[in-house]
Amino acid sequence: MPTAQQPSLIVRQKSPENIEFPFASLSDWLIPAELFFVRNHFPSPDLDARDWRLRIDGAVERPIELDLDSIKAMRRTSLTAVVECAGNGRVYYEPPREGLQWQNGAVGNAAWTGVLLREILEMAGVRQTACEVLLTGADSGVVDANKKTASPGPIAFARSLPLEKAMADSTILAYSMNERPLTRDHGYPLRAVVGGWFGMAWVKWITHITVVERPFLGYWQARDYFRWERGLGEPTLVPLAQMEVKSQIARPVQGAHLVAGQPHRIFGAAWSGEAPIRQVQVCTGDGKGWREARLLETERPFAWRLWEYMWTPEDVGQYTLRSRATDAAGCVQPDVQRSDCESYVANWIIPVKVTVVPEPKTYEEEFVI
Ligand SMILES: Nc1nc2c(c(=O)[nH]1)N[C@H]1C(S)=C(S)[C@@H](COP(=O)(O)O)O[C@H]1N2
Ligand SMILES: [Mo]
Repeated sequence: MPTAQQPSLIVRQKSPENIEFPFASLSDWLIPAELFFVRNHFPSPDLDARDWRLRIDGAVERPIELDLDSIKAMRRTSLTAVVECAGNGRVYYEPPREGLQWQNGAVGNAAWTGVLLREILEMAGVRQTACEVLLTGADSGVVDANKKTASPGPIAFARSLPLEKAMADSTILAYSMNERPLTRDHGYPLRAVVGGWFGMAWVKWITHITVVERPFLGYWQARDYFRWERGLGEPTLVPLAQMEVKSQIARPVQGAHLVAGQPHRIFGAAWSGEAPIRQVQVCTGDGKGWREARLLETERPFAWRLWEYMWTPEDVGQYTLRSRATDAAGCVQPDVQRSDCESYVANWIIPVKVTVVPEPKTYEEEFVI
């Protein structure tokens, strides 16, 4: 019988470092920094807070530069929020898609503390003509160097937010994660926390904020992390933004053996974009349809929700477990692979196949006769 998996990290790429949280080991609402997934496009910069500065310029009244102490002296804001990499679950695409083959662990929930991006922008004074806020990290490199397409040359990691989201209470610049200073992997000394949005918006190692007057079309905005949207006329390119409703089963794991006649805990997490999770349902493939899972912890906007369902299988055999989340906006987790997001936003239901085996015989049953 398979034993519970040890919480050891899964290395998806060595250089730059890309590390997956072993989702099967999920137990707590908050994921500690040491187990939290890491998604890097370039080698992580080793910044020294003593000479680190944050510059705010562009369409502002007064360009400013702040050091870490003056940011820490500002009003503190905390937000417990889940961040999912838009590539999480890519391995489930059929046929396979290019890119890091994340399973379920490019997602995590943590308590972030810092300052509201809005309050920093207000210090500089945003001009009427502002349209987006561009966040740039200290990491950089060359992309597409070996592809046949044109390479933009060396670039930094940079993403923009629409002004409205940049000014929202759910967007903070964090210097602390789970009550500790940010670690280098997670963006020390300062990173963006963009509640409800996929990870690419959560720029790490921020050094530069530029208020721009027209939509930013840089590499990570328009050449990567986008989707096709079909409205009136031809499809257009839309940068990825909000996460989409999703639940994942942590345990039992694929291929687990469960004993008939005994209660088993089906356990996982669920999250969405701006809307909180309203319901998680479970189907165990025993003909009884979808049943309500129990939502654990209290509801917190932008955090994930753990859930469980106790199942006592009656008969031996093969079963397919499924979980399905619904958010407060009425969005329901789909059950078929989507076709509009290239290799991203894999939020459809992933079945977990298990085998129910007979109850072991008691000593008496085995040896009486
Ligand atoms: N500067 C910078 N910020 C970045 C990235 C990056 O490569 N460089 N990766 C982004 C992506 S795609 C994700 S999913 C999140 C992951 O955050 P984590 O590594 O703290 O889990 O960081 C985002 N911020
Ligand atoms: Mo990501």
